[in-house]
Amino acid sequence: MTGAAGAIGRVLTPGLLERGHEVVGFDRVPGPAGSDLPWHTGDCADADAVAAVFDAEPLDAVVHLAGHPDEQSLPDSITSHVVTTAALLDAMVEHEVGRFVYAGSNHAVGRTPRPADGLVTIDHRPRPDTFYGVGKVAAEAVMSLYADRYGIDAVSCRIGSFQPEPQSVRQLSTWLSHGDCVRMVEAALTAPAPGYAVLYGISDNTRAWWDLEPGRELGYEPQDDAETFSSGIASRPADEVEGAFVGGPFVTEEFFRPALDRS
Ligand code: 15L
Repeated sequence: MTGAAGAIGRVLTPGLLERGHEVVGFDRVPGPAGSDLPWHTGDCADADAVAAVFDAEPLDAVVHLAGHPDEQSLPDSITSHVVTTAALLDAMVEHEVGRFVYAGSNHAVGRTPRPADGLVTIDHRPRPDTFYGVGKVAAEAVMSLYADRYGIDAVSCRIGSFQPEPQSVRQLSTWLSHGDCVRMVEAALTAPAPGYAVLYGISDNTRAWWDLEPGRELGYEPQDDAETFSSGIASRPADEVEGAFVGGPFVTEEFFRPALDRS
């Protein structure tokens, strides 16, 4: 599991262990103090660091969570999302590891106007809202290439808002609970022969914007609904803007920046 020290990794690790999986952590920071989880410290944009992990560990699958979770320059986004994905997939080919589960993002389609009715499906075109979203779309393209070339099963989970509880009106639609995140990744790890597949990683939210059917086809049965928390969510002036496009705040002009940093 790359990014095992991050917010999602810290939830997924115990969740997958409880379900009988073995987990090897890989992160740029050392593993949690006192933990006996097998751990490798390194950067998964570095092909040599990745190769060293594959040389040391017998692996059945890669769960790729590592990556900057917010907007960066275009080159940094490409390194964070695309180069890391490619380095891992190359090592998987070399070591005959056949399953790749990716923490994709809703921002791969974030610039899609929120549908007046109906849901955003996986048939909607990639429509990134940021360079972050561009990186996520391009990482999916690399996964598709390696699925076609080498027969790797590669599932991109386009995660909505991973939070203990929804924090805003938008998140009543976009929330992914901790428990559902574990259920989602386990389904993506164990679905028989998915090939290249994309699913939307949200809970079974009454106000969902994205189609859960592709996940259900892979065995993801979400059990939580953000609506449970709706009475505790105060409306804010930003709700209208955040509800116009499915990428919410990432669509606003705050993120209209040059692609390249200049010194
Ligand atoms: C994401 O993909 C981001 O990593 C996170 O920071 C949130 O913006 C989330 O999506 C979201 O859309 O709520």
